[in-house]
Amino acid sequence: MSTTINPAPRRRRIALLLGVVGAASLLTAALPELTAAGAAAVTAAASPATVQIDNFAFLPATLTVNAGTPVTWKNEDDSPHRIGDKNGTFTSAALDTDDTFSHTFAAPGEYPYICTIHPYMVGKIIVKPVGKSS
Ligand SMILES: [Cu+2]
Repeated sequence: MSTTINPAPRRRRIALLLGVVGAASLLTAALPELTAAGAAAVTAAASPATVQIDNFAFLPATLTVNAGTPVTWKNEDDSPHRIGDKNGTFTSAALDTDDTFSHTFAAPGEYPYICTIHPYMVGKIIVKPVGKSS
């Protein structure tokens, strides 16, 4: 009696794995239709609002987000960078390697920014009004 191992938990785990795979397949199947429905809207909603800093450049240089979206900059460069909005709306501390800075853009508009340490590094955040998908 005590030597019998109940195989039920193992079976349940396999079923769970199959369920996850099934859900992933469904998502993958649905994606092309979403992209066809409106590439701009899907990009704004689905892509993480992250700007990488690497090799003395912002990637992507221009990022479009919906109003209310927090944007995170991550310094993946070997040297420090400091993000500053040209209009003085937001300014980060000097970001060392792997440091991040986040700013939530509540108001629609265009926000050009630079690295205040290396002013030739330029980027722009375009904030779209929520609810205007077209
Ligand atoms: Cu810099």
